[in-house]
Amino acid sequence: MDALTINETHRRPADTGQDPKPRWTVEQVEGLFDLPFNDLLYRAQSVHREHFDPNTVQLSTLLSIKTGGCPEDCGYCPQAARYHTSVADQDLLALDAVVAAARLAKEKGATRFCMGAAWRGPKPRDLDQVIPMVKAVRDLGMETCATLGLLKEGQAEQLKAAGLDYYNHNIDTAPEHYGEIITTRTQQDRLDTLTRVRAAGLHVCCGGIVGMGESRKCRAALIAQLANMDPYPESVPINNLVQVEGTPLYGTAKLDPLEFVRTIAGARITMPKAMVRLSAGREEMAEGIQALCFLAGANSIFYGEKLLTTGNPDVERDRALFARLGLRPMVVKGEERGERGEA
Ligand code: SAM
Ligand code: DTB
Ligand code: SF4
Repeated sequence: MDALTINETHRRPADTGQDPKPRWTVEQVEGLFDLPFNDLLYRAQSVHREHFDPNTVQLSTLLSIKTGGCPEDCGYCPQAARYHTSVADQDLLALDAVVAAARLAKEKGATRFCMGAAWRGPKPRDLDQVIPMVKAVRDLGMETCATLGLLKEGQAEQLKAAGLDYYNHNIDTAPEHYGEIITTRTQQDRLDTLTRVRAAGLHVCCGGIVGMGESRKCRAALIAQLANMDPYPESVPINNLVQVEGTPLYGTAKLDPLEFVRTIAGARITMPKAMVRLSAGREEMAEGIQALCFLAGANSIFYGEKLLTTGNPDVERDRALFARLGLRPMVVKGEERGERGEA
């Protein structure tokens, strides 16, 4: 099928009686990836301009509030207890340390602060300690995001009540590839948490990782799965694998950077109103490739010299890149979903 006609021709069966949301098949997303690069980027940039100011980029800063010692076996992750990496374990940070980091991030220009914990999921007493952190960061006037792993019944509601704006929970890779990367949970476990997050009224931040040795079809399947969520996530982080010595995926053949750009373009075209985040992997990424990612519709980055445990370009380098590209940090305009920063 001609990928350019997908939205008009491929729809869900009309038997629901509801306004049908266009669905993307894996083949259709592959059709996008197969377009000549210039055609793909032109299309992605056109979609982007329909919904966003093309020269603004949202800035999120990450903080690892609990590091290492995780019981899961995610093959990409330096924080899994079973892999021997250079990451030093650290218990949950104290509230004042989290607030100090958030304040600094705000001073440097970040509008969203994302707290990450190396848990399979939070225990009730863990959540009791995270909740004051969420409240305090929100009181600074920042958007709040947390990524704490799988949530049990009621936990998403507790986070919502504390003032959490976004919950990050990635599906990470296509369903058929999932078992090769993670065996301690299924992708369905992740989807169940996403259902809880959505039902609690939290905004969903959900994306994945590429560069894990997957095929182009697999990347298309990841994008199609995200795009077919109903509704699709408000925020879509696309991570390029950061290879960490000691993890099973260390030494994987590097992804062609232009394939990464194509993945960003696919996310933009299939999820026109989402914030598409050029996420992990920027430290090693040439600035020309990052520029192509912005052209392909990425409009958010992680900002600050550290992701969770690995490096990220420092603030000065990003400011210089923004100046060279004429990009401006996105101002968070409203509290309502979908209003933030859209043109
Ligand atoms: N433990 C929680 C979980 O897995 O949801 C929260 C923290 S976990 C580190 C958050 C996300 O970081 C993962 O879902 C994965 O997408 C990303 N991530 C972890 N290690 C990575 C790596 N080496 N390169 C790129 N992304 C990575
Ligand atoms: C996301 O999609 N990427 C971020 C955030 N959400 C939590 C994490 C990237 C982690 C990269 C490896 C590390 O620094 O430990
Ligand atoms: Fe644990 Fe999250 Fe790392 Fe997986 S990605 S090992 S769940 S911290």
